[in-house]
Amino acid sequence: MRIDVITLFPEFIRQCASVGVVGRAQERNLLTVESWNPRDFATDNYRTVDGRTCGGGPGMVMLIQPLRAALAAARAAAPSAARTIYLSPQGARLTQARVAGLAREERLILLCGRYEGVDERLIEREVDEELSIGDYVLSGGELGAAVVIDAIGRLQDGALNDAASAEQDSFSNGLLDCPHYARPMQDALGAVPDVLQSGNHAMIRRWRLKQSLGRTWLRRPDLLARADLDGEARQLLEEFRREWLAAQCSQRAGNAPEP
Ligand code: 4FV
Repeated sequence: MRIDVITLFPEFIRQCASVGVVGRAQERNLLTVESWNPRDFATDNYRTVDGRTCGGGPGMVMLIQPLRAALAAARAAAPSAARTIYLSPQGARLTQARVAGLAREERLILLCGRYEGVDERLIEREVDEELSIGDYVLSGGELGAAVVIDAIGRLQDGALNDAASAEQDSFSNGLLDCPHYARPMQDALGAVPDVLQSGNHAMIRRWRLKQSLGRTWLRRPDLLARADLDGEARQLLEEFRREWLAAQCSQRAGNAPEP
């Protein structure tokens, strides 16, 4: 897969894409990340990439010409067509499901805005999709691009040493992830749950599913409402709820030790 990023800070993207799983995915030629700086395509002596916002008001807007030239150069840099994504708060919220879809694309171009954003005409003509990483305002789209590159990079076949871990990701089944533990089994902070030391993989799988369901119910009921639970999952969730409510009651009754 190839991802080209249009950004005023190519060094930031290069750095983000050179470490960890994404860095290794590039070393394994599973992913190529290239950056293009619109300032290198500005035609005036001052290499201007921004202008005052039309209609007055604070802030600057990124100009069409340097962006269009940078996009054209990125597109021409490899034969296959690319889906162009603009990172902005006006975009659809990025989800694991959308990440999984984008990870199957051959090429993406990620457009990073700065200042107040990008001239709307450029978005209308050159952008296939707008994505947001969250309902807050950043100083640039680069962090959004880095999030997309990381989330997609780790799903490239062979990027993760153990592909199974992607299947067990949070949200891969629409639920939050279960708790994870490592040695030592006993610690001043407490013990690793017995079931995880049992070697009984069927019980371990059920415990993890039950914890995922319970956490999702407690922390993200909105996700649970969208999750398609089978009979086993509904039964485990009911078990968790019953046990959790009982613990709450006994705690309130003050006859249970503090957790
Ligand atoms: C953003 C977000 C974001 C808005 C103006 C860049 C900034 C500035 N991008 N998800 N939230 N972008 O805040 O993706 O140009």
